[in-house]
Amino acid sequence: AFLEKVINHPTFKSGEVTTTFIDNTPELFDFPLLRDRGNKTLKYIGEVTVNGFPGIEKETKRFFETPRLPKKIITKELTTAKNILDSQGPDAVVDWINKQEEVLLTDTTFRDAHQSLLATRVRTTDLEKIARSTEEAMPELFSSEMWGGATFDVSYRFLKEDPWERLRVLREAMPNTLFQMLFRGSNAVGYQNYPDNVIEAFIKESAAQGIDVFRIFDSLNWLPQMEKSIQYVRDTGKIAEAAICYTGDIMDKSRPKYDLTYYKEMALELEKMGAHIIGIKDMAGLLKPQAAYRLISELKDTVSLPIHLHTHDTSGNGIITYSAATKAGVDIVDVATSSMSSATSQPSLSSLYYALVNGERTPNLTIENVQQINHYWESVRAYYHPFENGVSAPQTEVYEHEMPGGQYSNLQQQAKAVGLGEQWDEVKKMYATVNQMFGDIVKVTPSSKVVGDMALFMVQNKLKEADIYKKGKELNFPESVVSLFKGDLGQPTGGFPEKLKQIILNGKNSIEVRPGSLAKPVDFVTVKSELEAIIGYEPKEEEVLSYLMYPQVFIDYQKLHQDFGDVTLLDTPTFFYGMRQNETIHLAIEKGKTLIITLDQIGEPNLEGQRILFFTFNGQRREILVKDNN
Ligand code: 3PY
Ligand code: ZN
Repeated sequence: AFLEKVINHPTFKSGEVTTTFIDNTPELFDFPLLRDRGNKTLKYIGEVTVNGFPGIEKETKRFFETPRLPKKIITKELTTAKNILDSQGPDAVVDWINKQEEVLLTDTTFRDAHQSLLATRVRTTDLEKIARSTEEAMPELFSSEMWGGATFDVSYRFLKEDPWERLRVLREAMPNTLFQMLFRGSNAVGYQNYPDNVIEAFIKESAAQGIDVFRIFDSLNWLPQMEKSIQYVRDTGKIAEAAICYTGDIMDKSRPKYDLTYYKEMALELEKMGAHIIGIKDMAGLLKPQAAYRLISELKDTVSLPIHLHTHDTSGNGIITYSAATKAGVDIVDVATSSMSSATSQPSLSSLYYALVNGERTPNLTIENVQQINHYWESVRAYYHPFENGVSAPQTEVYEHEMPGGQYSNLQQQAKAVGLGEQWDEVKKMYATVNQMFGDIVKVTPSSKVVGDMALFMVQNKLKEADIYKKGKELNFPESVVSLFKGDLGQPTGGFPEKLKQIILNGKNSIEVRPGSLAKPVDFVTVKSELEAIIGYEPKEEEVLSYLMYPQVFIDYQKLHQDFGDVTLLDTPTFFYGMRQNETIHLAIEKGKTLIITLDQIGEPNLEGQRILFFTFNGQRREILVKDNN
């Protein structure tokens, strides 16, 4: 390894080597020692083995089935939507979509499906293993939604991995598939408003690293919050899909706020703003079949752009909704591989195929291939069982509480974390109450998080709606709630209810203009040196952006990385559950280099509550001291 370092050193390569080269080049000696690397990994394994993975109940590692990788994929040569984008640009893709007879599909397995079923916890390694096969199995897909939404934050915060690296790894494995990300407009992939130049830089960097389709939405459907993002995406030459969040029920005449006209007008505005595609983002799965037929038919008559429909199957009606939408002429719909579909996730890809088979718009697919990809996910899903949200059957109560599928499992985790796991039903009811108190708003990240925070706050403090109006001035509302009413996320349709606004703001100022119009542009040079001082090396552009999105989360991630090294290489069972006594694992740390680790014994705790874990690491004995927090 030392020789390799010398040979690869830029000074050596440049030929300017003198006799003092080795003496004057101390970095040759600080190559990451295998020993150090191993100790960090053992420390992580020891920590999880003894104390469990943060946020879930500690359990002894089970015996998991080895994921079944596809055996025989029937391959097909064809020009994909990605090939068209790369060679001819976004308008050519739009033309191509318009020419398709069949309904097109976006596969959300890599993003929304696990965001909605498993609290976004699926790790890059499990995506990477099936990525290439997925592309080979389904080259007909319009796109793969594999980034954005909550994946960015959760990657750093819980999975200790770098979301940019995920993008690069998948991009390499799937060069012929359009990569789609969910982008929260002026809130990017965060929960707050960011200055315009941050939004622009984030879009540029994401596009450069491989995102092709940006599904842009605003959590209050407030158009001024979307306009800049649409333009920035257009500037990169990628596809701007502007999404309308669907809420309420267009067929419910007693609730006229979000009626057909509302959606048609919004679609027209987005077309004028330069959208390439109109997305209908039914984040909670409220779009019933009759409404879908009506909405899609009318939108097709209103705008000339392709319509891309996204729903969640919480109510169990997803396939019927898609079937109705397909009849009405929808261009693309979002589905997930069967074993990662249904309930709070997207409807099943293969179910939809069979629902439409022999019809005029049957999706173009090799269904035998689809089944093999599905088998892989059947086994991988088991790894993540502690994150399952418990929705295993249709829940039509979603029509009452209107909670987004992607929020369901996250809010449930949040409720458990503050000791409200047993009162989950009450939290859901309160969620609906809070929505009405807020004036019936669109609920999707981050506005949905605010509704969730308020619902948790009220249940936790045993507050009823009337109590808020009675004792409101004495209450310490969650920060996110105050911020929403200040106008930090923009303006909801019809404004905020005045009485509640006064109580929550309690004399604080609010704005009604676009928050970004007041925000000072970020000085990237200053932020970069600020970050460099913290992490001790010159950060890359993407790291500066991550730090801007999530300062503390990013710093914590960096610190963990220093303590435990690169934990992304661990297999998922070991990552979440550690090791069993006498178990051996093989850890491939780079091409041709595999560490063999056996956990020989877990010692009894000493007086300070520390245990010694005895490992064999590549044939050598190693002892790791871990504080037992149980
Ligand atoms: C997100 O923004 O993360 C969502 O999935 C909204 O539905
Ligand atoms: Zn969704």
